[in-house]
Amino acid sequence: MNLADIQAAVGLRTPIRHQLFIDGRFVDAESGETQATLNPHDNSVIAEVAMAGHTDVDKAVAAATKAFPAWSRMAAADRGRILLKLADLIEANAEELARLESLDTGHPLRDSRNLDVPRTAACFRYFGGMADKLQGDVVPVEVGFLNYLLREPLGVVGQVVPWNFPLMFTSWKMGPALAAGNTIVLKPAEITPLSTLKIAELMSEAGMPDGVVNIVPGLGSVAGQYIAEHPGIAKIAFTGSTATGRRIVQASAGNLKKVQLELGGKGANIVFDDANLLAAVNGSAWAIFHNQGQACIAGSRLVLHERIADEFLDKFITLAKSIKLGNPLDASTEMGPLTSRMHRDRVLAYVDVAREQGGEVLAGGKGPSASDLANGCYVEPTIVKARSFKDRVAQEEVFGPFVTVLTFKDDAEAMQIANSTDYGLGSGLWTRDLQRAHKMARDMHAGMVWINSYKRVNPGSPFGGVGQSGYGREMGFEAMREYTQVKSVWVNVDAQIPPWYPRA
Ligand code: TAP
Repeated sequence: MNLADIQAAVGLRTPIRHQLFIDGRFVDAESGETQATLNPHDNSVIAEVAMAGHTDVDKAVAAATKAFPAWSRMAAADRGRILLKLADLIEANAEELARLESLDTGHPLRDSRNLDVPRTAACFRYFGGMADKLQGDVVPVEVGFLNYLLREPLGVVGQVVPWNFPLMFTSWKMGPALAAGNTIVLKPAEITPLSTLKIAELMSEAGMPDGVVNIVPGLGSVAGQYIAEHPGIAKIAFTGSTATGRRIVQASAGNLKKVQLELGGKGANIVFDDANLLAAVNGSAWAIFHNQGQACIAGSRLVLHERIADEFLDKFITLAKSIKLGNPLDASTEMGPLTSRMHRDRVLAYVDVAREQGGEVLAGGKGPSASDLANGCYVEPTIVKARSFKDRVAQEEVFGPFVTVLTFKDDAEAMQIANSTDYGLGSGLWTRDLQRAHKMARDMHAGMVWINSYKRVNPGSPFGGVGQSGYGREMGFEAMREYTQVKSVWVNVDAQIPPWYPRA
């Protein structure tokens, strides 16, 4: 099928964008290189997407550098107005964006429609509103001096985004950076560039000046690495694996870029014996199976009090087995394919890892048998009981619909398990005991803790991790601060300073 036929088949009204977006225009890569982006439902080719090389990144950085003075000096409220308009346009094009996201990533349409698109609009709107709310400060210093602090944008920022929430992450990354007055060179993941390119189109429609936002799809090892190294880029913000995060830190050393990292996780989701069991069963299924488990904050370690473990697992396994797998573009589908074949294989390989260490597969552990899903990247909801919290499947990020079950005897053991990995991103706990809940939240090694819920996000609430999960925060005022630097200005109003060298 050609691109126009694919568009029509999935109900898209507007052209699928597949070129780089530099200085306000869609252009081919200088080298002419392209790479196919695939539909993970059946691995058919959706589009050949231009792949940026070094020259293209150089052009994007030059465009962003040229656009920076005017954008950063524009009245903050006017910058905000463009982001607010963008949020409106995202809502006006909601169905288009939802279908495109489902086609390229495998997110079920009900997720794209109800979560990805509204959250993207909400995040741009939040930062649009915040553009003129970030203020400087006045510091009470010595008599006779005025000392004020300016919060200034950094300049050109590089952003490297992964494939698990490509649409939503455009807003998490670009929203605060733009509101604060920076210009951007963003690389989407090579396997999921389409919704980001659509956002570029909507940005132009919203009135974004040329060069403020540049999108350079390309290989991580080429375009991504070059962005991290680039001397014209003041900061790099990255979401992805801890291994790549480390490479980015090394690559950024050349010009001592500011670095912000949102990396992997191994979320502990602890259910105590006094929890509301039904709420915990449902919340724990959402924690791991939403987005096929491809979330850094997924509740991938299900830590159960041994008194309720059997009853909980009965209900949890029944629920997991009832989840409807299918074509993401079917509105009744509850779980789609993983986003790539390579990643599906990586997730399934962990089933063997679990078995080798004595783990017991309680559900799933394989692709579905339905013939219409045979060519896709599907994995059944998988539940594995591990022997120890030290096992690999209890320590390493699997990043799929794969949950590792562990049990505990008392609060101390629950905490030991929760804090036993090098990661520290999101964690949750289910209990009716108020004191225990707050004590656990205080002592958990994590950037976010959910009590009697899991995986809540909001544009106002700081998002990020500790330890090997990275540093820096997205969302909220914290995110705006991450995209600014403070300048301290001293004014001698009427200070009486005795001369240091009185003879002069
Ligand atoms: P990564 O390699 O971390 O990919 C994430 C992004 O970084 C992609 O855009 C990638 O480009 C880019 N990238 C790769 N190498 C780079 C480099 N040297 N310099 C700059 N950018 C680079 O993740 P992956 O291989 O796709 O997935 C592997 C594992 O990472 C997953 O199984 C999961 O555990 C974890 N992961 C975590 C997250 C979150 S939200 N924390 C997201 C995705 C993956 P390409 O487009 O070429 O890949």
